[in-house]
Amino acid sequence: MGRFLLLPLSLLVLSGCGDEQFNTIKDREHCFVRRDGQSICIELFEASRKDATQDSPGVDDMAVPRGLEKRMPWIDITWDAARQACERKGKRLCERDEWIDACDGAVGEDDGYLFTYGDTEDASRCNTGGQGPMASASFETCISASGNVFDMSGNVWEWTGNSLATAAARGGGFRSTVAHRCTSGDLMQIAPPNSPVGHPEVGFRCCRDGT
Ligand SMILES: [Ca+2]
Ligand SMILES: [Ca+2]
Repeated sequence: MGRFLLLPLSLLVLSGCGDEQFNTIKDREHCFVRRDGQSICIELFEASRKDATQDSPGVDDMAVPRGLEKRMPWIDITWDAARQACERKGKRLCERDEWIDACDGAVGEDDGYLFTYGDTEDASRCNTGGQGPMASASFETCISASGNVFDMSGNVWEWTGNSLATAAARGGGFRSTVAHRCTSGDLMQIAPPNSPVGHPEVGFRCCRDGT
């Protein structure tokens, strides 16, 4: 009888660990060769808390972040907390060139579109004239040309850079009707990266080195 009870218990523990690993790996990515020849993978969706839903951003600040469609993005998070959140997942924030090239659809400083969807500003493509953040990939037309990465223009600004010297929010947010260019983070900043509090228009997205 004792042996019978042990078996389901151990299975429970195993499947608990396995689920976490599986879920983290399952978050979809776009992988490409960056400017220096190294491979990089960027998540297709803005990061969300593990307990986020389509209607709620969730409350669990310590769990591994997810990159899933139709989840409210994780906002009000400092640059450093976003960096640590990606590290809990075995990943990191995206660096400037990686993020911009994934957004503009072409590797190279002078290659790619102005906005993630093309060169002509179109307020209907992404959440750029809205009242607040929406669940990731709510705009099916807000996709990059290179790999169907969603919401790189608009919805929420995204923390990038893995050191304070390179930290910057990029891509504009739900109020960024004219500031949702892929390079908008070079032109303006909506919040200082060293602020001790997060900003309601800034989230993040995780990247990792490819293999
Ligand atoms: Ca580019
Ligand atoms: Ca965004």
